[in-house]
Amino acid sequence: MRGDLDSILAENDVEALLLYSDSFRDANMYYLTKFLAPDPFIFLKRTDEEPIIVVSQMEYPRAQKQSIIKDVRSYIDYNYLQAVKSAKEPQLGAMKFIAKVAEKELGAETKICVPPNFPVIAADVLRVEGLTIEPMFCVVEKARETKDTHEVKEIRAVQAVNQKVTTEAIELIANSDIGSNKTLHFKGEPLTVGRIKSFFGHKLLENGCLPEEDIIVACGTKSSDPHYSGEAEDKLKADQPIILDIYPRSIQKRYWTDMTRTVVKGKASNKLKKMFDAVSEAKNVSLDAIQAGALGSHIYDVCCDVLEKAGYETTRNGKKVTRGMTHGLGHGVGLQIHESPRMSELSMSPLKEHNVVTVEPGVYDPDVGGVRLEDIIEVTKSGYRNLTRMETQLEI
Ligand SMILES: [Mn+2]
Repeated sequence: MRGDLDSILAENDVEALLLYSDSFRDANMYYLTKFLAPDPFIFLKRTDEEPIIVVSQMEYPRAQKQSIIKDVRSYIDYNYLQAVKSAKEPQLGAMKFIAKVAEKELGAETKICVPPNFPVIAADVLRVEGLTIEPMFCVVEKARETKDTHEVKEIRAVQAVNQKVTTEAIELIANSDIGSNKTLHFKGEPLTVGRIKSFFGHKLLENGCLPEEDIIVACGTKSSDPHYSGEAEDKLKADQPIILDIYPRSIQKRYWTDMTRTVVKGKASNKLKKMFDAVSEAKNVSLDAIQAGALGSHIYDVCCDVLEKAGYETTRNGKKVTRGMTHGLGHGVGLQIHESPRMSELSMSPLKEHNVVTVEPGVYDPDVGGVRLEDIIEVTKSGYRNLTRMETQLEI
């Protein structure tokens, strides 16, 4: 949580934190400031002191109103024009300006932590100007791993929209007609992936959300590639698996959610039913193993045990497989769609209370297609709270 930042900085043996980024793309900047701006601005904070943001004069009044930062300053306060004009080129001047502000507020001797996406050219300029810059992984990201009640509420809200719209999309598929070649038709037109995606786009937007990074609508054998997102002209067909992996983002609140359902319009083959049952069981058993303190790698192991016992291969221990479960079990969700903590073989740190993570086992077979089921949950002291309230039903 935001309040953990000082102790995380202290653990990392640094005395200050410096960010220079825009807050539409940089989740860390939005998290720390709650100020949404399309152009980069400066955030700085000494350990155990209140943060400061420095924004352009145009953004200054809005930042004062909208940001959670109490100490908002303007570029003018640090003579921005002079800094830029005196440099060889304006972009270099902007970098020198960051150095000037950091030196004034933090001092040259201070060990200043910057995140991995801090511009390398800015780090070079700051070092030339005598500042001590230490790029580090997982500082703000670590604070973001545990969600406060407000954040969980926002994720729940996006997820509620997701469930509503996904339910409507599944109804649309269920109510379609089966035409020649088993192609699905709706109101006389072939039901294409493009049509389904357009349906999601409209409905999500009506509810203040966006499919910002596309969504996955994959049918038939193509769904055996877990990240095949579906081409607009792909046709949905009866008796084939259709994977709907839907990850919208709230436009204003900035939080994401993530849910996957696999459905068949018509009859599923026995092979596919068996895959579905194994994935369902893997999801349930994995969920039961989740609690604060459990290792992500352990939950992944539990999932692989179920699937391997049911006769499917997994990529556990670095095994190269062409069918079975070929990805990790889950990931954190918040201001980014994929964030910490993860649940895979590499996740050696324990889950914490108020982590929000997905649980998404899947089994893939290039001859049949794929089955993936994904819920989003909040980790609690003794278990989990499922933020997903939607059934999993194969045949529709
Ligand atoms: Mn996911």
